Amino acid sequence: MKLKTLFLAAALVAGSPVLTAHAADIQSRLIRFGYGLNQDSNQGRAAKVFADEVAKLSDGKMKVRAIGAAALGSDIQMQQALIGGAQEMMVGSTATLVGITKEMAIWDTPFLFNSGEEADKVLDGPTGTLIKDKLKDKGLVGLVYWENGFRNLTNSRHPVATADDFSGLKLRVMQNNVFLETFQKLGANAIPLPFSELFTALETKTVDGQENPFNTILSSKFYEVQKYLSVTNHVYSPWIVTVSKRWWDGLSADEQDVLMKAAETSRDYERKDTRDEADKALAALKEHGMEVNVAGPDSVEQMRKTIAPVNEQIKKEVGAEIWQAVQDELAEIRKQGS
Ligand code: TK8
Repeated sequence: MKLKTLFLAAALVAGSPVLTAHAADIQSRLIRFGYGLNQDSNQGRAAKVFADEVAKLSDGKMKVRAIGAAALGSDIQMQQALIGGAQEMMVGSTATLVGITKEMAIWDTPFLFNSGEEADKVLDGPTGTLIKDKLKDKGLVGLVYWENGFRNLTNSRHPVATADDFSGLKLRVMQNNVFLETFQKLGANAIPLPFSELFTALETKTVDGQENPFNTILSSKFYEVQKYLSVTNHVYSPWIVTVSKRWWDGLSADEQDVLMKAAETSRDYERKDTRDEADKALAALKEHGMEVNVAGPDSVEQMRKTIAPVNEQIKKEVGAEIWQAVQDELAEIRKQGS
């Protein structure tokens, strides 16, 4: 017997009035969920998990159409579409949101996190939530952070083993000042470009190189146009799942609940999948013929020193309070972990 039937039977036996089960306030909805990477990527797989979960929780009434490969536009174009209400949802880099919510720049701090687990704790903790909630003033609702991952450098010219090797390399960077200045400090010729234009820019040698996690280098097939991969892990990048606030405000509480729950399920899936796949991606890149070198502790230290002044700029941008809050949370996490 189904629970509902049991409940009805019990109510009848007890002679109490039959209560109508709470019917969730869910309408038919079509949700366009845009993302930048190929469908066959960690981003694409997690978008599918999100779509399936929304369908399940809404009895098939809410339909997510996940659209990858930047077919709906670059991260920045999609953000504008969400703000204007022309698109419902997306996932993309927090780095491309800095122009909208400047506090997002904290996540671009070089060498901020030592592990994905540290990042999870800070992103899902009080300061991560505070920053995510600031998007509301700008027409976006941030649901959850996903893992993009630790970024590594690729280029078509030569192995990058020390900070000196950046000199003169034309490197595509994400469209924000922290990334621009970080790579300028290292001596590269940094060129901000949307991700959606990156493959072509590498192929035509408009730029020599770029930096992204192993998973993305593989799923975007950068190995076809890049010979050298230097393992630098210079920064951890989050992705963030966002909703058009205009559209969100018209949803019922039940519908909002469906999206939030499904987003959390997708986040847990995505982080695990991304971590499970990272080592395999590195092995696959070697098989595709990429020459891999690992920046040793000395050159990482040298890089760290060279780009240290960028931290001052980030502190100014996000405010001393947020900067310190993240440092304190990290100190606490590290104390508990040791
Ligand atoms: C995908 C981007 C990508 C990011 C970048 O749209 O731009 O390099 O790492 O993941 O958000």
